[in-house]
Amino acid sequence: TNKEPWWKRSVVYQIYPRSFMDSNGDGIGDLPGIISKLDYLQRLGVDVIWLSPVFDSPNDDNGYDIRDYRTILDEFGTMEDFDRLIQEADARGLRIVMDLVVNHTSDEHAWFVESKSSKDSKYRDYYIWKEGKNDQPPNNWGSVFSGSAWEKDEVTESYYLHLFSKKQPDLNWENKALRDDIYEMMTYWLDKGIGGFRMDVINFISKVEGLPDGKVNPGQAYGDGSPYFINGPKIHTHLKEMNERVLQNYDVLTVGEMPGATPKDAQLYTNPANKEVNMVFTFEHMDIDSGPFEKWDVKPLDLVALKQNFQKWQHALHEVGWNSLYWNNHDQPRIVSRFGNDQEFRVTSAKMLAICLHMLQGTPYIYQGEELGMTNVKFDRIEDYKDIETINMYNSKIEQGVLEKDIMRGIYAKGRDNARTPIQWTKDGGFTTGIPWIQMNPNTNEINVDQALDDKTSVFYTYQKLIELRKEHDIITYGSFHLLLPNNPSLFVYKRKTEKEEWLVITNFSDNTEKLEWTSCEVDGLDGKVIIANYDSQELGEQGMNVRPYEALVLAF
Ligand code: TEU
Ligand code: CA
Repeated sequence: TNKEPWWKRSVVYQIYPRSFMDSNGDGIGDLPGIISKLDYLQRLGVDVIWLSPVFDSPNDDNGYDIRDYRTILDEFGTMEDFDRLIQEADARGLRIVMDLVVNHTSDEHAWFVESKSSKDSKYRDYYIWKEGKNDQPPNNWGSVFSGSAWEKDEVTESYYLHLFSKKQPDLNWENKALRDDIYEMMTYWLDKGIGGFRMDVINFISKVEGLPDGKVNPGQAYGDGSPYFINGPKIHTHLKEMNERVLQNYDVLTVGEMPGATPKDAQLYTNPANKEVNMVFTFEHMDIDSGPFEKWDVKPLDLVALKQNFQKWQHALHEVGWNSLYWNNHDQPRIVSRFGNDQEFRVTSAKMLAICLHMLQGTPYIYQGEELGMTNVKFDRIEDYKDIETINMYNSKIEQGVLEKDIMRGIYAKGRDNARTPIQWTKDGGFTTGIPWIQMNPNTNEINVDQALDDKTSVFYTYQKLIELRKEHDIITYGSFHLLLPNNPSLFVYKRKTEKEEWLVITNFSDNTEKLEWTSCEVDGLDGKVIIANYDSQELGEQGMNVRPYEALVLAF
């Protein structure tokens, strides 16, 4: 129906520019490199490109530490390159969504340089400064990147808050002048014709007055401050003001990255009547295989828990708000290695995971290389890892006496560099003519774009087909979600329903063959029409079917 927003039927492709395509041989991906690959993205069929930050930055956190919101990072190119990217994308019907990082800036941002220079600076209250007590930080919060969330600055003998690295000081959103500057910057980029914003940890921007100490959880060196900065007291006020002052004037996509948001929170954030954001990135399904206090404490996948989580989110937002759908991004390990099987069933399980996700209700996000079934990586030495989160965690756990082999196991499973190895364009790499800023995954010789485009049975063509199906069939965008076999530990089986039809989505998350009875799905399978599958033939029996390892099959009734 034409009154519905365009982004409900869109598929978004996330580019991590540093690792996408290098055009000038310096080993760092760049904007001209992205422009040279727009035809590839048009062939995949995506509608929107979300760019991880391309602004001037010292790259302490690879661009999530912004030094100047109005300048393109020189390694990535120039503002002319950016304007050309917008034009070339527009010519192909592609929108460009930018990454809005406004919970914090770089400590090299002019505002922070001013702010720390003196207690009387006009910019002092752009950030969160507090006196310590007898040379201790103001509270016991830990940083997401290990260590204390406070850094003492000698010039004014005060501490500033940084939930992430010490080069990422948190902005003070209680300061109206700061908010005005942010809204002006957003308007600048929207007036250049971008298609919207992905908003970095946007539900962290409102902190509880007084910043009370957090609970120190078992095995943790610092207090957990998250109850005091996640979904804080003023978060809806700020998002409504941002909408009122800027976003409502544009027909754009906004997705809030919201660690710790629950379905209830998301109903408030994404209900269009509330005029806040269109959709959110939740983390609940990405924490299913984590221990209680940190992601490095890896647990095996509990599929029953994963299914329950998807059901909770699908039901909570159906006809109330809107879901984003993702397995991967630049912070998560690659899904085929995490919830699939990246050895003998790599292609089959990558396709299964794609079908399972893209048949849900919401806007799907494809992370660069996911469409190739790219896998996690294992570098021999910690020196080969570049991510500040990994390096800080490694150093802090070594200090605590944790065995290196245990630390490396956590890095292999959950490290963010798993997602940041360069895109594998050819069997020799094809990303750069120079030395890449981070090593390529050696399996580029078998997993690469050239191979994928030549092989009609590649993961690429499953993603292409899923995107086509979304354009063709309303049921994918609007149908209700119904979980079947909730307690089956291997099969994730669900239905999508509209008044006119119903689709049965059958996926097997295990390397065993599992029996499925049609009666348990309230269908007669033999009446079903195959919509998409990842095996080239199915044996549909009178009573049911044998669902093969990592098999995925969608039947329409
Ligand atoms: O990530 C927010 C965030 O919490 C992630 O860091 C995630 O929880 C963690 O990486 C899982 O290990 C956003 C950006 O996506 C991330 O790249 C940045 O490092 C972070 O914010 C700070 O800007
Ligand atoms: Ca380059």
